[in-house]
Amino acid sequence: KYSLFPNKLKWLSKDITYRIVSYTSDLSRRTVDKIVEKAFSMWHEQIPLNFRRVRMGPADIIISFETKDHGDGSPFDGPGNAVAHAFGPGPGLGGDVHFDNDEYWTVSNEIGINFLYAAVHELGHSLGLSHSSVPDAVMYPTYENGDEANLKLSEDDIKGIQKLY
Ligand code: TQI
Ligand code: CA
Ligand code: ZN
Ligand code: ZN
Repeated sequence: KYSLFPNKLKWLSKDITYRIVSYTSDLSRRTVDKIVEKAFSMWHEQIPLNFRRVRMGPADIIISFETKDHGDGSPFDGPGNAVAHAFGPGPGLGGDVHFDNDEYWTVSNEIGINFLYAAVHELGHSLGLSHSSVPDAVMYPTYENGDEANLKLSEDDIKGIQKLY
């Protein structure tokens, strides 16, 4: 079953902004932009929140690619192991999503880490979902190299996000 963060962190505004501040060299910028947009739209379809991209200035959810120590007390670890993390809803670092730029990011399901899958999972955290015990939930705690074409939120992910919003 899905779980929420301990204090049921959630966004209080219906209009959430996001900004992509850095990129990976594994994918084109256009591809990263489109995949992030798709990941947001998968959550948007289930809840009355709107997500709007901004290109400069402040934003609720800042998305970046980082390596090793990047100033938030949760350093990445080089290739493998930790591949991404996100902060639950809140001010400052709240909602922000970091991807480990020492991973090989891909749109394939054979090599590297599938960027759409990771983006959907991490945005789930940004919106207030913690991990699920249901193995086919996107919020299940382990990364599965799934088939991107078939990627969709499970019933459990949807119940969780609709409970919150
Ligand atoms: N990163 C962990 C994760 O995103 C970090 C984490 C552990 C965490 N416990 C948490 C974040 C509780 C929020 C709340 O779950 S990870 C993916 C990805 C990771 C990454 O790199 O170990 C998945 C684990 F990127 F694919 F989404 C699972 Cl599915
Ligand atoms: Ca890593
Ligand atoms: Zn970080
Ligand atoms: Zn997670």
